[in-house]
Amino acid sequence: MKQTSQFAEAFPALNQHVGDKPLVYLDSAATTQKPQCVIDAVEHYYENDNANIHRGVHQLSMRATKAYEGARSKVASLLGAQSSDEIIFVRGATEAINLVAQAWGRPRLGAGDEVLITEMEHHSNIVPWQLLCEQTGAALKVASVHDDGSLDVDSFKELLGEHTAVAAFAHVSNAIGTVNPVKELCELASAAGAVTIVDGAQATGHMKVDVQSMGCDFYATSGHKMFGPTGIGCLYGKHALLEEMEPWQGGGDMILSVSFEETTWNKVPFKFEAGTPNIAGAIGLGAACDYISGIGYDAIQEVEHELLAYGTDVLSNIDGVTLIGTARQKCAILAFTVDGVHPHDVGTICDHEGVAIRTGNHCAEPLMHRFGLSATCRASLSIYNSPADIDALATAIRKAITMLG
Ligand code: C6P
Repeated sequence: MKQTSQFAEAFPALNQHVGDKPLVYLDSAATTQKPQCVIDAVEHYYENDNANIHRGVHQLSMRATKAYEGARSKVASLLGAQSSDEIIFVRGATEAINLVAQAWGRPRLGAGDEVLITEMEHHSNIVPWQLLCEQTGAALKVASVHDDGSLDVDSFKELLGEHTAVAAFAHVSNAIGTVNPVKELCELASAAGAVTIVDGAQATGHMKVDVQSMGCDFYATSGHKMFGPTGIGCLYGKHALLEEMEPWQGGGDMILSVSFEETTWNKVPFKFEAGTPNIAGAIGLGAACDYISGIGYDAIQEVEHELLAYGTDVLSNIDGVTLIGTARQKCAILAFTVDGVHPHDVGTICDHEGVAIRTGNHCAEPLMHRFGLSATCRASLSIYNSPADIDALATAIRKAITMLG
C-alpha cells in the first residue's frame, strides 16, 4: 500500500501545518475536504455567472439556471434516479429528512401509526420523527443493534407490521461505520406497506448508491460529506410520491400562480424549493459529483477498504484501545476508546500532534448509551488519507496513554 495518497494533491486545505506539525485530517465524516475543482466551480459562478435562477431573461440568469439545473442532473445520475425531477435541493440530510417527516408524514400519520427507526441513527434521523410523533400521535419504534454494531435485522422485522407507516434508517452509521443491508430493509419495509427513507449522509462520498435498485422511496444526503460545499444536499424521492405531497414551505419559485383567493403549486421538484436556493452550493455539488465519477466508486472503495483494514489492525494492537463497532460490513470509520483517558483529552493530544479527529457522542447519543458510553474518539477516512496518517494517529494515541493513561 502506498504511503501517500495519489488523491491528496487535489485538496489544497490538506497542504498545511497545524502548529509545527503537518495536518493529518481524519474527520471526513464531519465534513470532507474540498478538491480544487469544487472550489473553482463555486468561484467561477460568483466571478462570472452570479445571478438568481429561474427568474431572469438575461444572460447571467440563464447561465446560472443552466449550471444549477445541470448540477441537479449530475446528482440524479450519481444516485441512479430515474429523472432529475426526483432530486430536490435542500440544505443537507437534516433538512431532507425533516422535509419528508413534515411534507409526507404530517398530513398522513395519526394515532395508531408507527415510525420505525434503528438504535444507530444520527439525531437527524431521530428527532424529526419524534417531532412528527408528537404532532400526529404516532408511535416511535426502535430496532436494536448487536454488540458488534451491526443492525439486528430480526428486531427490525419483529417491529415491522401493518401499523408501520415509515421506516427510516441509515445507509452507513456516522458513529461506528456500520453499513446496513439497505436493499433488504427496503424490501422488508415496502412489503409491510411502509414508506422508506434512507439516510445516506455517510454513504454517498464512499460507495455507489443506486436508489432504484435499492428500492427506497426517499434517500437523503449532504453535499459537504461528498467533497461538495456546506449548506447544500439533496432529497431523492420517487416521482409519484413527490407528486402526491403538498409543499412544506411557501415562497417564491414554488408556485405556479398566486392570488389572495387561490395559490397553485409549481411542478416537482420546484414545489419543494421555496425562495432563492443555494445556487453556488448546488453548482459546487455538481462539480463534486463530476469529481467522484471521474475517480469512480470502485477506486474509492479500494483505497478506503485497505485503509480501514490497516487502521483496524494498528489500533487493535495498541494496549488500552478498544474499537467500538466492528461489524463485518463497515465503511471508513474507526471509533475507539482509550482506557483511563477521556475521549476529549485524546482529541486534544491528537490535535497537538496535528491529527484532527472528532470526539464526543457524534450526534448519536442513543447509540453511545447502547454501548454504555457517553463519548468515543472517531477517526474517519477518505481517499486523501494514507497509512502514514493512521501511523500519526497511533503515535498521538500512544502519547495520550503515556501522558494520561
Ligand atoms: N454527521 C458527523 O460528524 P447534515 O448536518 O444535515 O449535513 O447531516 C446530518 C447527518 C445525518 N445523518 C448522518 C448519518 C450524519 O452523519 C449526519 C452528519 C456529522 O457525524 C455531523 S454531526
